[in-house]
Amino acid sequence: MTLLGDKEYFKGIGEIKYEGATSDNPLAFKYYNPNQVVAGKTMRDHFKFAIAYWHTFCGQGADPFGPGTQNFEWDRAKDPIQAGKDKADAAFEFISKMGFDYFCFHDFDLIQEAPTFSESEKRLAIITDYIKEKKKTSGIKLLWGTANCFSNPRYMNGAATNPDFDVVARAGAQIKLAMDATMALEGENYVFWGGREGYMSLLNTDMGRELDHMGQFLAMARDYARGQGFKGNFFIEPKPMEPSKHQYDFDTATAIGFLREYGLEKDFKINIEVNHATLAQHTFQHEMAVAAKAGMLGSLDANRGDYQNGWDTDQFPNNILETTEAMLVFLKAGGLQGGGVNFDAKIRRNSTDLDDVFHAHIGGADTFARALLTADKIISSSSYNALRERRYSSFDTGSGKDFEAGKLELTDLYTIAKENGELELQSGKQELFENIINQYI
Ligand code: XLS
Ligand code: NI
Ligand code: NI
Repeated sequence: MTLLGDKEYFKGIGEIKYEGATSDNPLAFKYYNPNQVVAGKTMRDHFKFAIAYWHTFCGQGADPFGPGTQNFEWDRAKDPIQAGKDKADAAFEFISKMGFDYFCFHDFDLIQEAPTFSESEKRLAIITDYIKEKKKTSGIKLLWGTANCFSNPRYMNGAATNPDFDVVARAGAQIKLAMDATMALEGENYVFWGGREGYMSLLNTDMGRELDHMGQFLAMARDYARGQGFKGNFFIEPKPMEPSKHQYDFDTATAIGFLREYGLEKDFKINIEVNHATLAQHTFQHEMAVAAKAGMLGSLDANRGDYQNGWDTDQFPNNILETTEAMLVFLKAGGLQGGGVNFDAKIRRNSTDLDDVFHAHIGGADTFARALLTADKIISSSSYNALRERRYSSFDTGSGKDFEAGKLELTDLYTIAKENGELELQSGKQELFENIINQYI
C-alpha cells in the first residue's frame, strides 16, 4: 500500500473491520459498521469520525507527576522536519487502518514550533506540502484545523484577549498561518478553542475590553479566511475553565450569546466537547440541545470525563447511556452542521502498548454506533416521541396554540386561568422515560 510509506509503525495490526456484536476479536468493530444505513444515512456519514493529532500522535502520557511513558517510534527523530514527517506517516497509517476518513490538528501538532516566527512559517509550509501528498494517496480528509495559542509562554495572559497588543498581533499572525494550512489541506471547518481567553484574577482584568477584542479578532479571522475563499464553518469550542480559572466561552449558551453580540452568528457554530460540558456542570446532551435550538450544532469532540474529579481527563467515550441520550438530540437535530465526531481523547498514562490506541478508538466508535442504533430504535419503535409530544399537546389546539402564535395577551391568560379554576397535576413521567431508554439499550 502506497499510503503506508516506507515504514510500518503499527506492525502486526491490519485494517479494523466490522465483525458484529458476537465477534471475540478485540481488534474489530462490534457496532460501527461504516456503510450501514441508520435513519437515512450511513454511519460513516453521520459521524465523520476523526482522530485528534495532538492526543494520538503528540501526547506521550506525561502528567504533572512524571514524564511520558509512551515513547513511540515516530517520536524519536531529532530533526524537527523529519519528526513531523514520521508523525504524519504514523498518523496516516493509523487512520487508514482504523478506516476513518478524517483528522484534526493544531498547527504545532504537525510540526514543532521553531525558535522564530519566520522559521515556524517555513516549517509549516513544508509539513503542509507533505501532508497534502498523504491526503491525496490515502483519501483521508481534514475535518478541522486550529492554532495552538495557549502552550507557548507568550500566551500566558491570553491570545486574542491578551492585555498586550503585540501578543494579540502575534496570535493573529499565527492564526493566519494555521488557516492557510487548513485551507491548503482543504479543511472543512476551522476551530477556535480559547484555552487562555479568560482570566485568572478579575483584579487585573478589564473583562469588557477583552471580550470586545475577542469579538474583533474573530471577525478579522473570519474575514481573512472568507477573503481567501474558505467556504467551511468556523466553530467555537466552549470550555468553562482549565487552563484559565474562568474562560470566556464558558458553555454553549454563553458562546452563542457572544457570537450574536458580535455579529458572528452566521459564520460560526459550536463544537461541543463531552468533558467540557460536564466541567460546566451540564450534560453533553444539554449542550447539544442548546446548540441545536440555535441552529448551531456544528461538531463534536468525543471523550468523557471522570465524575469523581474535576478536570479534563479526556478519556475515550464508553458511556452508552449518556451517548444514547446525546444521539437522541443528534437525530432530532438532523445531525451536525459541517462537523463530525473528533476523538479528542487520550489513552491513559499506563496504556503503553501500540495496540492500546486501536482499542481506544474502536471502543469510542462502537459506543457512538451502538448509541445511534439505540436512539434510532427508540425514535422509530418506542412510545418515547409520542409521550414527549403529549406533554406539550395543550399547545397544539385552542388557546395554547394561540399563545404560541403570539395571539394572546397577559389579560387573556388571566381570563383563561379564572375560568379553569384549580388544575389537576400533570405527571412528568421521568421514570417511564428513563425505562424506555434502558429497555432499548
Ligand atoms: C482542550 C480542547 C482542545 C481543543 C482544540 O481542552 O479540547 O483540545 O479541542 O484546541
Ligand atoms: Ni476539544
Ligand atoms: Ni478538552
